[in-house]
Amino acid sequence: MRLSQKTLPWIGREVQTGDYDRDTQSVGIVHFGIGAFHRAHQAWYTDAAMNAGERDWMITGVSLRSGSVADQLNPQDGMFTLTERSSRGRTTRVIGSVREVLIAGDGQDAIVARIASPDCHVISFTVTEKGYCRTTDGDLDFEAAAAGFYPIVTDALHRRRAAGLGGLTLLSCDNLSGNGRVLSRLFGEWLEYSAPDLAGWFAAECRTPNSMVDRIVPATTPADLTTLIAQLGLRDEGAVFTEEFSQWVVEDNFAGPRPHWEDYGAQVVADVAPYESAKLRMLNGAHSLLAYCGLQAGHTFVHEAVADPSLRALTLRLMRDEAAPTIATSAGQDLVAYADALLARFANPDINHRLVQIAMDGSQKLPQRWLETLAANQRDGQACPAILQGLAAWICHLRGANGAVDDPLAEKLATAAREAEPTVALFSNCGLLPSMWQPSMADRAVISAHLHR
Ligand code: CS2
Repeated sequence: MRLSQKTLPWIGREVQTGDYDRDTQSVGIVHFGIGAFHRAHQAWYTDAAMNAGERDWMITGVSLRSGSVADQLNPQDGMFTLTERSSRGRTTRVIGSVREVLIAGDGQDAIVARIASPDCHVISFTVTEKGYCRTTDGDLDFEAAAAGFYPIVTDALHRRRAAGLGGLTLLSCDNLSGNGRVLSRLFGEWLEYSAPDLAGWFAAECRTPNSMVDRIVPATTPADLTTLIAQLGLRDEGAVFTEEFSQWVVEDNFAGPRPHWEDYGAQVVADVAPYESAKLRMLNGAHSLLAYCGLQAGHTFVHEAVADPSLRALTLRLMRDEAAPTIATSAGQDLVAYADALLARFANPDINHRLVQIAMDGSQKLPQRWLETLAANQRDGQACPAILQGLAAWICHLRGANGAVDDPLAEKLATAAREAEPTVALFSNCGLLPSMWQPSMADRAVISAHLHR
């Protein structure tokens, strides 16, 4: 039997469940990109809010391409379990905050209607870095955007304005520097081109807070689902498994009401930037290093790569010596302690986080994870041997060393990586990555030495 509202009373006794009445609550949030990450993060905080008595924050999830999450969650009335795995054991909780999953395409009218409803106050996004549809220069790629969330949100905003409703908060939860600012700029570019009449209304009525989200959530495997049945007594196709740690720092910049997420562990602050650069350059930067160098060394999971003494030392060097000095901390932020805490999280043997999952979409991830750090150190005359070694491992990855490359620019990257001077083809002014960092002759020599090792 599948988990659902009807079968919930039969769930295993040690599984925590909420006690709010889901059916009478309206949808206050429409979320684009309802993968494992959102389910283990924003949906979990929102479930906590409704469990404490806040009302009308049910979430409609939107899948832009595949119907797989809809197949997992809709037969379960949107319900799924979240299991935290740590050295102290496991705890499992049923999350009830998701009402339904709609798929763009056939479901477009329903998605527009949810956003255009007076009950909706927040549209949030975990569409991954490539979901923002940026060109190498960081501008909007209009052709790609036309197949993404942009036209759907535009239709819905037209409807809201025509109905005399107020604007909304567009909350990006993706790993981009200044994600809210980026979303606002790109959406503004989209409107100027496709709906110029709406651009002024959007700027005046809507808000796009920056936010930093942090929780390690590996893709759920079939084996995870099978093991869970014994505990639940039910089958849960939408289950997510994550670490105990969770952090969400959101800029206090909303167009209207929102759940009081800060009462359930989130931080609502005036400026997200220091948290965000620490997270992107240290956590995500270290992740990408472990991914490319770890795959090269024959590892499969993050916890295996970080147990390898030479990779551990390299990761520490990236975090402490290369990334940390480039971050302007806010009061009370201790980056040495942060680096140690990250190493402990990466070492969690109960989280089977695959290096290939992190290795995908390097062209979209590396600018904010490595290139910003490289550029800042270059300005200060400091070398970055760990990141340069990582870049060499990425070039090997692009040449096919670890199998097929999963990246929207895969073909072009493979060609560039095979050139006699791959560093120039990838990073020079007209290379494939944003030109925020220009490798010096010395950098090129270090990368080349790694490639010829
Ligand atoms: C990872 C992130 O897949 C990746 O590239 O680095 O998803 C990472 O696990 C999260 O940002 C942690 O908050």
